[in-house]
Amino acid sequence: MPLNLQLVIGNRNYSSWSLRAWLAMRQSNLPFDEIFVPLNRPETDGELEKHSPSRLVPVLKWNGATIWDSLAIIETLAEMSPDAGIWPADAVARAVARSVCAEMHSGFFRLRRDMPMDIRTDRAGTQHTEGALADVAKIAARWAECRDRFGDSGAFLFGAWSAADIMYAPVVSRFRTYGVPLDAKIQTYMDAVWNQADMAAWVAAARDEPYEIELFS
Ligand SMILES: N[C@@H](CCC(=O)N[C@@H](CS)C(=O)NCC(=O)O)C(=O)O
Repeated sequence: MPLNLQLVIGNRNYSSWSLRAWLAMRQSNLPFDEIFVPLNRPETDGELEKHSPSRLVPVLKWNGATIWDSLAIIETLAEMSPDAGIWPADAVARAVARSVCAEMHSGFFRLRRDMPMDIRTDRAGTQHTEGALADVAKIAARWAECRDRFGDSGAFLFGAWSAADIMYAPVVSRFRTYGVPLDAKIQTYMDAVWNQADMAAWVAAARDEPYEIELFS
């Protein structure tokens, strides 16, 4: 039976959680249709209510089932497409990858508040808050640890592109937008994420999007 997958997403320029689910969807290699809900408009609440029990995006619809929340979507896609490498194959690497994903999903609130995703805008002159910089330092340390310990076989946190890179892809965008100074090793990792084919496709589409809205965290 076909899986009949539909991914509901928000604005490409602003919706960091949509970006994560979309990248995972692409990595799964499963065919899917996209439903776009423009955020922060008078009709948004009504549209979200049709698709999402949390009234948030992303949402994955699957033969009548609804999966909301980016991490649940990533896990579901990893089960549907076990050979796509969404999680690293090695059990220890996979456990650490899950930890760094969970840490992003449930934390780094100061970065999320003070450096919201805005892919197409250059905000390099913005004053960085102490809180955001503390989160930046923690994330950069985490990336360096993953690269040193698990990254030998490729350019990404666990070598090959995985859920861990997907979870931090919007952070790479934020660091670029806000001109966050980072060492050369981290910059090399960020360039690899930025140039990853699916990420590049999302960024190109974000640049073409007509909507201007308040920033999300
Ligand atoms: N924990 C959720 C967060 C989802 C979320 O906050 N989505 C924002 C967009 S990035 C949203 O749907 N906002 C709708 C609104 O503000 O109307 C996840 O991981 O999917």
